Amino acid sequence: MTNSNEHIPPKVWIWEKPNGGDFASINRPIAGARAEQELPVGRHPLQLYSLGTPNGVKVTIMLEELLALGHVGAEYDAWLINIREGSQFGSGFVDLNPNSKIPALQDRSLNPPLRVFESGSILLYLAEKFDAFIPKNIIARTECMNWLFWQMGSGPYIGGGFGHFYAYAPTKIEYAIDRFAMEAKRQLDVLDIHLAKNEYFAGEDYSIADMAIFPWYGGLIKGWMYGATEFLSVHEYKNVMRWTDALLTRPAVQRGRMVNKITGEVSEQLRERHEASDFMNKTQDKL
Ligand SMILES: N[C@@H](CCC(=O)N[C@@H](CS)C(=O)NCC(=O)O)C(=O)O
Repeated sequence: MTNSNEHIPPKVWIWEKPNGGDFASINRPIAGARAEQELPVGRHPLQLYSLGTPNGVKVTIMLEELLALGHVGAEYDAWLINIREGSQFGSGFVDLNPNSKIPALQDRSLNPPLRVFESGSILLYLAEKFDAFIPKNIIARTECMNWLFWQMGSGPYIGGGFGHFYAYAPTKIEYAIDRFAMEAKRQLDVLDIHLAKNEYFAGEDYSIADMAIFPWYGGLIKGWMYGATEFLSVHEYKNVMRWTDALLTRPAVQRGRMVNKITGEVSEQLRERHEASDFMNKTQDKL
């Protein structure tokens, strides 16, 4: 039996109209630069072009953690790329990331400067460059990679799947919301079961795997995105809550969450970061 409201796809999909929803104005079925636009460059070795979304925050947490450990080579300028305004399609950004998505990093301590894109690749690059937040022991190191790559593969079911259909899509489609709510809860359970026996994802030590997982799944637990804490009954995931709260006590995590942030409390928005003192003097409430 077929539903009379059912959409029958044409033989060949043709791009005719914006498809509605929050990001309709920036979505196109083609890649590449849409406008000539040079990127600004600051004086530090690392130049970050990003936005305070979960994927962006992974990297600013790592940079703040490296600085907190005393790695002066991790000093960075964080420039704002406003993806709702289409800045990810400027030619300078596309040169750094042909996929037109934040975050993108340029390491100017190398000659010629090196581009690094994809948040997981950036975390691994920084961990190897500074030999920090990645276990040395092969067993813990592999476990760290397992969870880092788990996040990179699983996260899109949260953002592009659950978040998209629950919060952003122009119509609420029961099938899609049910499918991705089921998957979001399954993933939270995967994390919860692991964290019942492990303090952090790679075992005893905090690592880049925690930094990758925290902004997405800590965010779901705390309701920072999609406002779905009740809908997903997040109180069921007690170990994820314990781990999220533990990470939130780290000053570098608190700082990392503020960088390139353009929503929420103005005192927590540091839209661009160029100096450590910017956290005190340059948040939106002080400008
Ligand atoms: N796999 C990528 C995903 C990056 C990503 O999806 N970034 C989003 C913001 S969280 C973006 O830039 N979207 C802009 C667009 O899709 O045009 C990574 O982890 O770096």
